[in-house]
Amino acid sequence: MSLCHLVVLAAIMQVQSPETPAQRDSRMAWWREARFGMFIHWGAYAVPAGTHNGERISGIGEWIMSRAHIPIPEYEAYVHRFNPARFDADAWAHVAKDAGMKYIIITSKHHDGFAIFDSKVSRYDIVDATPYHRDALKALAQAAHRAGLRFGVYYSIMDWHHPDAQGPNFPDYNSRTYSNPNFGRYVEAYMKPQLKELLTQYPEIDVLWFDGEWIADWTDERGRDLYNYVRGIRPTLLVNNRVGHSRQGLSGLNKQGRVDLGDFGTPEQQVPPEGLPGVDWETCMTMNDTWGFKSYDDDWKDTRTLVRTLIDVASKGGNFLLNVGPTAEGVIPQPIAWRLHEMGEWLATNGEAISGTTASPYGMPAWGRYTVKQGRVYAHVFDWPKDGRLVLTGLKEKPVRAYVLADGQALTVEQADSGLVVQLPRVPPSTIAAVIVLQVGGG
Ligand code: FHN
Repeated sequence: MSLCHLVVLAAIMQVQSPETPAQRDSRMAWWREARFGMFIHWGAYAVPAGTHNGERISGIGEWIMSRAHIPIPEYEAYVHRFNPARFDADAWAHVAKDAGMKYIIITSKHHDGFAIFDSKVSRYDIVDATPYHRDALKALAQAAHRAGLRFGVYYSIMDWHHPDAQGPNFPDYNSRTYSNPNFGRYVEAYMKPQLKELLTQYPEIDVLWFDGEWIADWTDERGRDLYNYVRGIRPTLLVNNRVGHSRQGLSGLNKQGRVDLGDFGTPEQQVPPEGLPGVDWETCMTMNDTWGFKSYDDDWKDTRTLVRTLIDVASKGGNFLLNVGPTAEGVIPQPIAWRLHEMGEWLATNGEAISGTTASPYGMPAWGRYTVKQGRVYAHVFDWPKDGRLVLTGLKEKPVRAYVLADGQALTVEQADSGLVVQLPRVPPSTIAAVIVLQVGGG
């Protein structure tokens, strides 16, 4: 048997034989280490930016086609106006890297069916249907790679444009009940070929982030088939649990609080109250109240809230996928860019207490959170005690060494009636979250 035959046989056997826990751990390793990623919702919906025919829509901006009941031909006019002349892929990758983010997930095709990549399966894409004529997704994938970031794409199973999907179900595109008799043709002749294009023409793609799976036409059976299909093209791929049909709304998990299809759960706009032992999960969240750009949504979370959410997520063993909604011109709004820069400043000092950490077994102290690594416990102090005495709630083993992560200042730990107590300096090194390193065991 030739070497070529042996290689092909090995690839087939790798996909067909069940993955061992060690193989899965190896495939998930970079993602578990990363802990922090950038979500990008960017498409034709940024052209109306939340306003259609002079009317402001309620809710999230990328749903304007549904919220404003826009007929397909009228929405296509927005697509034909999408011309991101100020889009700079390297600048976006730099914003993500400067923020301390380790990966980028961008909408390759959202519910409106418009693709920001050059698809040969459809002309409803950025190259054929807009005056921009360039493949923005390829540019960003390559820029992310240059910046040393991992890259993935969001892909909507629900499609409001394709005639074999939810397209003709005008005006509210209410796909929870609507069923299209030709949906199987949409899956086999459109969706799978587009996904094959993404996985064969864009080598930088490491993650497929499905969405819009709640529709009546989607099933766990179709999800299992799709999972095997995309993993068969790229065995190292990571796929979220929205490839299936069992997600219980914004909890992002199934009824048992687990993940039964796909590689990680997807809580949305929320952080699970407790850690989820044995479950890989990623909370996705907006900085304001919309995923896609709306010109008038200025309800921004402050940087302290965003950093403390990242810490909370990491303390429970999850990843934080924080959203950016660029304008139709291709610009990241300044309020987003500034918050990400400030998050990056905090992570430049304290990043070791986030990346590569795992869920803390010590519970959630009233003053903040713990994250853990081999031989290290990181105490993230949100509320600096006035008397300088930090009770290490939940810890039983006295640390062999304690110090302030920001400046290395050594600290003493004593066994008091109230438990293990660290004597802190009078002034905290950060008002966002001050990190104390506790060296435990042989660490
Ligand atoms: O309907 C989408 C929404 O537009 C957005 O993409 C979020 C992000 O996870 N997912 C769906 C709502 O759950």
